Amino acid sequence: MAEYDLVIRGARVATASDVFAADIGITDGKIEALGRSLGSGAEEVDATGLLVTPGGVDSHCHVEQISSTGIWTADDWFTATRSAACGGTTTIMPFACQHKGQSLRKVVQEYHELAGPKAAVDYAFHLIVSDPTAQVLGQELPALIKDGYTSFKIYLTYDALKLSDREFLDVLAVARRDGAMVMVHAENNDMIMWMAERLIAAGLTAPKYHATARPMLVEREATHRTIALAELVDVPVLIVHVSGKEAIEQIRWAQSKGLKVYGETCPQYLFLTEADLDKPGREGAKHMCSPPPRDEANQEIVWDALVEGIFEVFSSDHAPYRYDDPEGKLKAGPGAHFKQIANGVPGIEVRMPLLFSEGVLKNRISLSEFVALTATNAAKLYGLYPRKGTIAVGSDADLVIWDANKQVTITQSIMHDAMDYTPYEGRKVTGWPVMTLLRGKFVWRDGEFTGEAGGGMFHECDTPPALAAPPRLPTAFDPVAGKLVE
Ligand code: DUC
Ligand code: ZN
Ligand code: ZN
Repeated sequence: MAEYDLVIRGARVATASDVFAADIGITDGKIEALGRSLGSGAEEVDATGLLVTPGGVDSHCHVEQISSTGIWTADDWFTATRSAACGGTTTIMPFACQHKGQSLRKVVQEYHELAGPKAAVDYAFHLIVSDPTAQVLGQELPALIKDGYTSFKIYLTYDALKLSDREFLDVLAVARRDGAMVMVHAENNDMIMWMAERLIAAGLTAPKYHATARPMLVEREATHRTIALAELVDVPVLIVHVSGKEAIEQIRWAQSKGLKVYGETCPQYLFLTEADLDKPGREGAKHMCSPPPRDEANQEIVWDALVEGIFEVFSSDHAPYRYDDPEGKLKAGPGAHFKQIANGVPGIEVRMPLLFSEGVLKNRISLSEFVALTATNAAKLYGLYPRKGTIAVGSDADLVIWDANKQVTITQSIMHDAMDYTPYEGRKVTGWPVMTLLRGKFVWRDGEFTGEAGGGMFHECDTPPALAAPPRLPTAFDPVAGKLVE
């Protein structure tokens, strides 16, 4: 009788700390053994010459969510997770998004109803808190945190979602008291709206003016404010989708002071520029996201920050809105002005291959840094580690088997999402996942999606470990405990 359900033989295995040669023995969806010359498997895969990394954890993506311009993401839970699997991602962390007046608990239930029957990879949820009423702060959030929803995103822009600084402080206080990570969309809403109104009044409505309305200083100001508010409450925060130099400088400064401020960046800030928003007609809409991509010099600054370790996670911020579709980016009509166009780009399938090709193979980052940025750090940050994000005995057997030499030209026809374009059309990369395993089962193998709708599993998240940091209150008064500290 075979010793394991599956043995992957002779692989080069990379984790966030080491790269080593080993066989991987898998039983009941878990990694049972790592070693040389393991016993037999009911199934065996010869991975000689191939590389194995942990299944990706994409901790920022939007699935079956409506944009602030009233447009639904093109992907449902099946197409988004199929696309994730084919690009090496085995766990996604989308958002359960509360709109004003809604009960968060009910919103979470609704997202579960959508996800359960369709997800083909594993998932956990972040909450988007847009209406922090006394009921939400005092009852719903604490109860949801206990139930494994231990991270929330808050917005400082978008009229429908944004919180005031005071509301933001209230949410930060709950995060510290009950143990949750707060993710922040850091852009100054009034600056953006003021600029946008003036641009539109001047007839400057094309997609490229989206970037003019949101210069880097808009992001710098909100990043600085986020850091200060989190410092006052003494709680960790993560700044999502950091686009470039000025926000990076703020995060570097906070980290140098020892504050628990984390950063996330995304493929669009390494591989797109503001020039992409200036394509003929309304084509630039395909590249519109917030914050917008900046210039080429800035791409290098983001690379440098990745190398320096400023960023904890590299996420896709997959926010897929179709282009040539009456329900897509130009729903408001072919002459839609930039404020009417949904912000977001797809990227769930290309996130890992892009960083592997341009980061690892171009010697900007090591293989272990790649694993940390695409899987391990997100699992740690959001309380999924070591179930997810690593290759270790006892962990879920979520694995990506790479052909590090495979040359691929990215084009929409090879994607597995529901989009009608990729912003990375025509880009050539080296290295691509040839197999992806979710809890020991193949979900992507030799060019075929082999997973199934409903094959993904929901995971509750533990308390994020960053919340265990010793206190560093900036004043003698602890505003969360409501008392002076000795
Ligand atoms: N923020 C996101 O996180 N995703 C898409 C659009 C946005 O503004
Ligand atoms: Zn955002
Ligand atoms: Zn997003």
